[in-house]
Amino acid sequence: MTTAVRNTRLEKRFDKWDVNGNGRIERSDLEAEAQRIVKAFGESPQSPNGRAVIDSFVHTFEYLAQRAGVGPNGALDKGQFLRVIETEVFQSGDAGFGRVVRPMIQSILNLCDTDGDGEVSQAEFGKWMKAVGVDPSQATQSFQQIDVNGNGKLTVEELVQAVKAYHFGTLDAELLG
Ligand SMILES: [Ca+2]
Ligand SMILES: [Ca+2]
Ligand SMILES: [Ca+2]
Repeated sequence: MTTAVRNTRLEKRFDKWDVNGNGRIERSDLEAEAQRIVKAFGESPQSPNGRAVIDSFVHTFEYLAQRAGVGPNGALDKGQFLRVIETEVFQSGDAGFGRVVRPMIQSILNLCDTDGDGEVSQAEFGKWMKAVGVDPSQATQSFQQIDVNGNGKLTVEELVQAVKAYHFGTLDAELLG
């Protein structure tokens, strides 16, 4: 059952990231997706924080493409994408999520960390949810689920674990749009 949820969510991720809809994920797709997220936060893609989000998405693409054997300028079809995520992220557990997901989450965190304390408050999280298109009425519940230690703030670690839980089907909060 978990595997089914996992594959469904991963296929959804593929479709989302295949921004130009040609059935393959390329560097330009991840660049476009990052730009979309940056703009949704009301930030300029040319600002340092905006630039950092785009860089982290492109870097993730290059890493996955290299691991999949297509080279940093190559393209991943759906099968290649599912396989490389399975081996490089899912089977590598926390190390895999740390390597692939954490830089993206960290760059988005920096974008929405208005008070600059390095963590995401409830208000900042509301901005995040709005930017990725999640119904604001779900934001409070998601926040509480992600805030595992219950201190009213989300660390990058709690957010990375939430992405992991989402893809393993144990949490419904979507963070990467
Ligand atoms: Ca594409
Ligand atoms: Ca903050
Ligand atoms: Ca916390």
